[in-house]
Amino acid sequence: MASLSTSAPCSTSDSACRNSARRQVRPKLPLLKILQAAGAQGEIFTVTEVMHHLGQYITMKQLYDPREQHMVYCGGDLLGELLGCQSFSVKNPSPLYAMLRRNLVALTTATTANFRGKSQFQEKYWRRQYSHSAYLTVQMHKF
Ligand code: HRQ
Repeated sequence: MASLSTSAPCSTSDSACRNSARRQVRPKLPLLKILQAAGAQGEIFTVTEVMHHLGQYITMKQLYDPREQHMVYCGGDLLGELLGCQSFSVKNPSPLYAMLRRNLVALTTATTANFRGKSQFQEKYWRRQYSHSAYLTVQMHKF
């Protein structure tokens, strides 16, 4: 089995894999570029890390309003293109939330064999199985 050293923090039977704080995601390329511009390393993160790096990006590029710091002006920036808006407020992060749903692909280290027989597991969420490894990829439904 091919092993991805950067993407196996929880064991196959660990129910914490389904805990959103530890669940790992792979950002799609445009988002990955933003995260890496903010200093992110690698291609696989937890949702918490993604949010942290987005915050770093906003700080680094000074996209926030210095007087009303909850406001972010991202028009003309790659972030604005991804979000599809010129500005947003952290008080209403729905553009961020929608963008993350579009741009994060969830990973889990579970094998099909491990979940066979575990009826509570919702197989309908599985989208793609990587035949070369035991890694399965699903679309995020919630964070
Ligand atoms: C840094 C500094 C600021 C000084 C802002 C984003 C909020 C990710 C970062 C987020 C929120 C909700 C969801 C997903 C992501 C569902 C960052 C900010 C800032 N002012 C606003 C900031 O001022 N951070 O929007 N995030």
